[in-house]
Amino acid sequence: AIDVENYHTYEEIMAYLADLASTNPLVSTLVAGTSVEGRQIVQATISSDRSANKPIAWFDCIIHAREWITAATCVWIIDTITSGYAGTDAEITALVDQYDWKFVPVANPDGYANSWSNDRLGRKNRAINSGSACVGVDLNRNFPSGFGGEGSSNLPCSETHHGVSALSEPESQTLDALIAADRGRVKAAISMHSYSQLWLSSYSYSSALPVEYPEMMNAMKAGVDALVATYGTPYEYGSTGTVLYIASGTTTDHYYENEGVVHSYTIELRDKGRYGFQLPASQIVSTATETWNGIKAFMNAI
Ligand code: 0X9
Ligand code: ZN
Repeated sequence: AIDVENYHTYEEIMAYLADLASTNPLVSTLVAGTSVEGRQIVQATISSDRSANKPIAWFDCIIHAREWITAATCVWIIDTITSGYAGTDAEITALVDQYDWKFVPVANPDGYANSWSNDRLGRKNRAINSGSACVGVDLNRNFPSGFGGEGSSNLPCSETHHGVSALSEPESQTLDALIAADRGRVKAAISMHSYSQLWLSSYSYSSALPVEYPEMMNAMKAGVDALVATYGTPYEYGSTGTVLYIASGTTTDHYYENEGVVHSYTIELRDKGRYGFQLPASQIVSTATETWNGIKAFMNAI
């Protein structure tokens, strides 16, 4: 068990997942890859029947080191699904019977560990950039869709440094390999970020709109309506390039464009800047609760 109302270190989250996998038959874990500094990148699967090859709801959390609420929200959702299945919560039971749920709760383990120990507001991974004293690649600029384009930087000291080539980083390679391994089964792929209170679709690397945009807008509306209905937290939704800014080499465009996941989104959790990345722990449960209500409605709508 884990106290979901507090932030937890990388080690604490890994210990929680290992404990869950050994005590709850719904849960299994996979060491999907290794970070620059040698930490494990773990995927947790919640499945009521692993041989059924159900459609998958897939989540990556804490690609950006300082966005602690994303890891806390993913842990809260895992805890809520596993304790609500079979008997105690009819809606969760139905959603677990319909889908396999997969989470990478700490997609950037080195950056997250460094954010606890050294640099609370760090964003990137901990790659050494050759010829520079600046450390780190922005993993959300390291994917192939639009790689190196607008909203990313070739400069190692930039917070949006895209790295030497698409998928140059082991952390992005790991996410790519996980999505590719389940190709054809991933019904929805959601990257959790903070902050801004936005539900974002492709495209991110241009202001063009995907051909499925009307269908995506319906799905985002279902999610956002249920999220907002929870506590009245205001949210906006739409394509990244129109609602936020252009960003090239992101997960969401890659999962959509190269992995065939129509329902590929980025959710920017609370808040809108009062606390920013340093959202107080007292807001974890309410943030996770409203987000989960949105995700449930979204999954029921697609
Ligand atoms: O700039 C980013 O990477 C994201 N914002 S953040 O403040 N969390 O850094 C937005 C990325 C949006 N990307 C896609 N929709 N693909
Ligand atoms: Zn982010």
